[in-house]
Amino acid sequence: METDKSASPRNDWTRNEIAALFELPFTELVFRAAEVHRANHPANEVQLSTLMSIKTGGCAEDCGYCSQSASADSGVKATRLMDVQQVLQAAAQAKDHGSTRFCMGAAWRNPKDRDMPRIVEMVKGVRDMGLETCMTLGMLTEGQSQMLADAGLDYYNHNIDTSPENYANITSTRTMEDRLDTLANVRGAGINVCSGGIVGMGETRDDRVGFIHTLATLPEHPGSVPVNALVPVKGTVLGDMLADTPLAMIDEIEFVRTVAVARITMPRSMVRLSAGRESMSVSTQALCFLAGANSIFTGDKLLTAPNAGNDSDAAMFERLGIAAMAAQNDRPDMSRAGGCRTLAAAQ
Ligand code: SAM
Ligand code: DTB
Ligand code: SF4
Repeated sequence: METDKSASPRNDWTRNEIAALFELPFTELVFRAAEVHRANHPANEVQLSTLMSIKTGGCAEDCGYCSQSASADSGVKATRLMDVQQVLQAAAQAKDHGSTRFCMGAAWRNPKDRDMPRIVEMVKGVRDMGLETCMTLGMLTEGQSQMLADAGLDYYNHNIDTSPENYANITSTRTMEDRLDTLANVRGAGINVCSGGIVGMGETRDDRVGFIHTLATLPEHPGSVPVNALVPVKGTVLGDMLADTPLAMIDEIEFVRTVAVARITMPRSMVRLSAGRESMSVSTQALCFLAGANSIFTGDKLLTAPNAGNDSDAAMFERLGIAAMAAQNDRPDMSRAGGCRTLAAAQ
């Protein structure tokens, strides 16, 4: 099967086609992904986003990977929703450090209607600073999605996490259908979708195929696709399982393969090398960038887990000759829906 690097995005990928990509010799797969990347994006630019937890812990869902679930014994302290001013201060700092996108996360199954006015103020305030805004608050109704769209929210993050078959092994308090319903509400309100998942939860290759297949066959590809490597947290179901069976840890080559297949199947999306970079070598991250990852989270902390930090990322960019990408909003040639530059503009 040949890869048509400049073809329009396809939404009719079959699982067999995706499985065949995973099975390519590693350098062949990475080479093809790099070709697709260069045809659709600037090759040596990586977008910087900063994450902030605006409401931590005590979550009613039981996601087996998550330190913030009330059913985990991770030691994470539950907090209330932050004040708007606190959030705006952190956004200003993120901007000073070169971030162009500020992503606010809440440990909720879903926001309550009484939370929405404060959330809306946060979106407006961060946007007024010239940053792109992203929120991840759990399930949303159509009405809540519309409120966020009216406030000017650029992206909504809502991960499908894994394959449809594996979903119930990871979370029992909601279904993949619930996730897809929220993605439809967000898309329907005109907000860019950010959706991806986690690799290294003890899933099979076939689950990784099903995970990418679900994303690549959505009615529109997500504008951003975060690929997280599981951060094993003590006291969570999956963190404890991996502590007992370290062989289930994801092989880094398989992680890079997953990034490459995401790049080939969703050519215009931003592919974000998300959680797990702290324990990844610069060489593995460089392979991910070669294979088409073009976005990272910066700063010392993700939501609750440590992250690589601004200084080590600046040093890595220097070593690799990578430049921070300008805010997409500033670029007239970036489409809001696709979140990436056109082929002509990238050359
Ligand atoms: N509660 C909201 C939700 O679940 O959509 C938003 C926050 S949730 C923490 C956002 C995403 O972070 C999850 O969907 C998952 O993909 C990722 N994540 C959470 N804990 C993680 C971990 N320990 N390792 C890797 N990724 C993780
Ligand atoms: C995503 O896919 N990864 C980010 C973001 N979306 C919200 C979250 C990673 C969380 C890592 C574990 C933690 O910090 O608790
Ligand atoms: Fe709650 Fe989100 Fe963590 Fe699941 S991933 S337990 S929904 S905060």
